[in-house]
Amino acid sequence: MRVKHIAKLIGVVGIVVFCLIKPSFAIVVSDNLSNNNHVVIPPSAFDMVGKLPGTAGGVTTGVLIDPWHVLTVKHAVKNYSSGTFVLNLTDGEHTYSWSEKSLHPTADLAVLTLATSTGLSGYPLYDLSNEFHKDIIMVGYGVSGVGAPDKNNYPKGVTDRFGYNIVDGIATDENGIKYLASDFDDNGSDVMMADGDSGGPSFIDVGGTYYIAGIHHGVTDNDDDGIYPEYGDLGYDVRVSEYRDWISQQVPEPITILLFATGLGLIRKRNHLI
Ligand SMILES: [Ca+2]
Ligand SMILES: [Ca+2]
Ligand SMILES: [Ca+2]
Repeated sequence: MRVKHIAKLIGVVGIVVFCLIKPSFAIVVSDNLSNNNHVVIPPSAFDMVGKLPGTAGGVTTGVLIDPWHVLTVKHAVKNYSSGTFVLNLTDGEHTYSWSEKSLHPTADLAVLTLATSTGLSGYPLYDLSNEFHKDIIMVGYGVSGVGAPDKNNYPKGVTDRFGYNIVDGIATDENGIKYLASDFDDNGSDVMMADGDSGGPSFIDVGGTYYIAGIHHGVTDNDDDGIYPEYGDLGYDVRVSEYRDWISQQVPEPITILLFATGLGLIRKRNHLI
């Protein structure tokens, strides 16, 4: 009953997060895993999502925002001064090192600077505040399973997976930090972030371009049994549109030109969306 109560409240835009959110969370699914439908196999639109080995909990996820910079969560990297970012591309794994990081003063966000260019464009940042009820695509290297994490059969840090959900509400925590909240439905199509997915993106598809709308932050454990996520639990992504300016400021000048170009593209598409 408590689960239903929370699900109802989350439908109201602007609710306050009152559940304890479990930090540091691949993708748990509600259909099945045997058909590999959720595995990101390069070349794919999600190839610029990578893993961050040796970070919080052993491994987390990050996403390229330009050739040199990785967006992730602060709780993944705050205790580390250097590390690697690993992309799985058509010709195998590519490992890049990082030793520079920028941590957001309040939100659970961090930007890492790679020592060498990936030569890849990265994804644009979503900057509209109309995320409520939009379809999102969650991607990450976390633990997988059907209906709950199954770390023995689908351990984190091995496979990049993706799947769908819907933004059920915009949430605010006690520090005023904004999140996109989505519930994990037993409907055969929802997925949910899990241990190891922290820092991974939730994308919104605008005319075939994937914009980073959220960064995986944590999930609830509604029945408090220590197993999460399960059906009915809520996932929280840090709301990228709220922190877009800060993220852009962590990226040096030449990149601003790229973001500017992206902005123009978004304005064009926004006109089509009316
Ligand atoms: Ca859902
Ligand atoms: Ca639902
Ligand atoms: Ca539980």
